[in-house]
Amino acid sequence: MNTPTLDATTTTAPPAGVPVVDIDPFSDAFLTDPYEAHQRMREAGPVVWIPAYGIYACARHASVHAVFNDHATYISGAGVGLANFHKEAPFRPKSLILEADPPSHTKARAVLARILSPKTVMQIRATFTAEAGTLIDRLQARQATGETIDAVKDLAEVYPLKVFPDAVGVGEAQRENLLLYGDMIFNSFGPRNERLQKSAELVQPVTAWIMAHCQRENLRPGGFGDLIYQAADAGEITHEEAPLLVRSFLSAGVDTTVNGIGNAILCLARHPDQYAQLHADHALARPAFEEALRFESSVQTFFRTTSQDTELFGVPIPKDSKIVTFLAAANRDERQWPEPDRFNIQRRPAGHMAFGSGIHGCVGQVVARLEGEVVLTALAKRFSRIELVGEPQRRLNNTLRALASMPVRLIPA
Ligand code: OVM
Repeated sequence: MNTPTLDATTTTAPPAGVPVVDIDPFSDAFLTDPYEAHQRMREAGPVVWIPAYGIYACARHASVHAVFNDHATYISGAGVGLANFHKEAPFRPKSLILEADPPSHTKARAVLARILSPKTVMQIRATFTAEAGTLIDRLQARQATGETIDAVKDLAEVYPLKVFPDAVGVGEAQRENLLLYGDMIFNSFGPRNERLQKSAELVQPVTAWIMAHCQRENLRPGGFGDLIYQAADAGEITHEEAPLLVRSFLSAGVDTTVNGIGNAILCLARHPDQYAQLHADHALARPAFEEALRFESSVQTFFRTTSQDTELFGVPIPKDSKIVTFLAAANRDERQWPEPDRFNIQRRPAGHMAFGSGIHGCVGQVVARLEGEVVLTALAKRFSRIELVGEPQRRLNNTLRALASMPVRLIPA
């Protein structure tokens, strides 16, 4: 099997019995518009082979679901990116939850799941709602003075960077570091291409800040971060494990929701008929956010590694193979969804893969959904339309469907 190279120039002979799809899922062209290639992979079969990286791939809903729900065969401990940690050292100490398997995963997961529980969401809901209202009122006032609002820079990035670090208990200073860190982490799940190298250079000075904010003395007592240390005090995890679990909040909690919110606003701007329905009925905010997650999934891919020789939908897969699952392709599988390429906020797409599935399904999803819901509600209450006044710019990332900017005009109701 290949080790990741700078470019996808090496190829591995395809194993017998697997359809080959000759794409580079980490190229600029693919990342700019992945949907046609997703279709090609789904058509080719439930499991395909990508020669450029010597990996198996799943793009259908059924096969992505099958992989995520057999965590004993498709493990996370050898990394959930292209790199196989059985063959090369992880670039940072492994995440205790993301890059772990039972039984150690179970313990870490229980701690984070309790901190990010529906009960927690009840406690933070009022604050998250108020912050969305305040931010969007401020944007409306700025727009009234003639300023053009950027729905990414001024809203989708600002809102999660306010409410989530507040909840974790991270101070106000230099929070933008979390965006640089997230960009690098999500690039690191792909190959060691130029994209990763660039974001790794940018993140150098930021890493010390991130690690410092994993320490108890820099976390507000009672915040999500401090609650991890309280779990260590209670003996559920060790005090050595606590900072690494805080690191998971700081790695996974910002860039994901920034782009979830950004993508949702873009979907609504591009589908004014759908936005009109949301404006008429604010209770559609939650289903609209859910449909946006299906339609433009912020996390596009995750990998697993086989723990043994196995077979998936009739395709034999040897032990220690890497498999990439295209969550975003599963979310537009016509075998699963009627008219999958239609953005329809009435759809209520239960079973979408944007948060994954199985024991590693997003542990922060109740907080992510809260953020999406309150931002879309605040927009729907104030504006009758969201108009794009310039071409939205993408920020290409090896894993995330991300936006750099989106100039908009928010039309007051
Ligand atoms: C972690 C981590 C990092 C990135 C993503 C993620 C989506 C988790 O460090 O645990 O989950």
